[in-house]
Amino acid sequence: MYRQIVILTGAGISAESGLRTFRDQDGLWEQHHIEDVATPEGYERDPLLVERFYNSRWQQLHSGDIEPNPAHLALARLEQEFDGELLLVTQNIDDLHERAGSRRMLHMHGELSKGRCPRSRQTFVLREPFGEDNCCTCCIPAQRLRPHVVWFGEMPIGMDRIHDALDHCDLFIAIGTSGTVYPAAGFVDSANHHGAQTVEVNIMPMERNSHFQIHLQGKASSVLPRLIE
Ligand code: BV8
Repeated sequence: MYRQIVILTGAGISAESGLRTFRDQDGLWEQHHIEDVATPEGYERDPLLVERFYNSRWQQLHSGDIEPNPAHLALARLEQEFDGELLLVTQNIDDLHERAGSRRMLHMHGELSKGRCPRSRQTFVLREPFGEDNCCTCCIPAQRLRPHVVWFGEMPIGMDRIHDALDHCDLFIAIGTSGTVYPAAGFVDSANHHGAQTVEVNIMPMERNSHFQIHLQGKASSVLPRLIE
């Protein structure tokens, strides 16, 4: 049947694990303006505000209350059972896919569990919240770590690998994403252009839902286990 699958996930797949999405009711951006917390200019202007924004998400993720849900587990099972090529691309910066068992994956918008040296760009596992004492060990003088996160205007991670996978896939599935942020929002067009079947899984139609051939409406944690059976 299918030989090469690309899966794109967004904040909606982690919603049922208790992590807020960006644009749904009481979403993350409602408390903040995007320009203030997810741009290099915002970080330059008010690094403490941006650190507070990411520290609160980091603390929630490491509170012990957040677990992978059946949607994450279904994708990990699919990776284990599928004998073709599979790449999971997530826009999410949480680690729920890894904790569910996914391995053939990449975080195109970075990872909440890592900090980055602003000078060398070396990444470090975050063992404590961002702050003046949390510095790199690769420079003298040590540099204050910034979130290892792709902000607006910054280049997403892994784009060559993603485009190569999209160019050769015969199935593209977008799960729990509003399709409002580029370049991820354009992946469906690339998949369509290369003749792949395109599927969206969402509780409501995405902004670009007309670009998908198949629409599976419902919660990811209900739809995905059935879809991969
Ligand atoms: C770049 C930081 C170039 C991490 C984020 C072309 C046209 C127009 C604009 C642009 C363009 N190209 C570039 C741009 C500018 C910009 C952009 O796209 N702007 C938008 C606002 C128009 N893009 C960029 O700047 C990107 N960079 O292009 O660089 C470049 C080239 C060379 C050199 C240098 C640079 C960078 C984009 C990354 C921005 N960073 N976040 C963080 O804090 O998390 S974006 C942020 O939004 C998150 O990463 C998130 O993943 C992403 C998308 O949101 P979603 O995941 O979709 O979440 P959302 O809340 O929106 O939707 C949730 C969905 O789930 C909903 O549909 C809901 O119905 C559904 N749902 C809810 N519950 C469930 C569910 N579905 C199923 N089951 C459920 N239970």
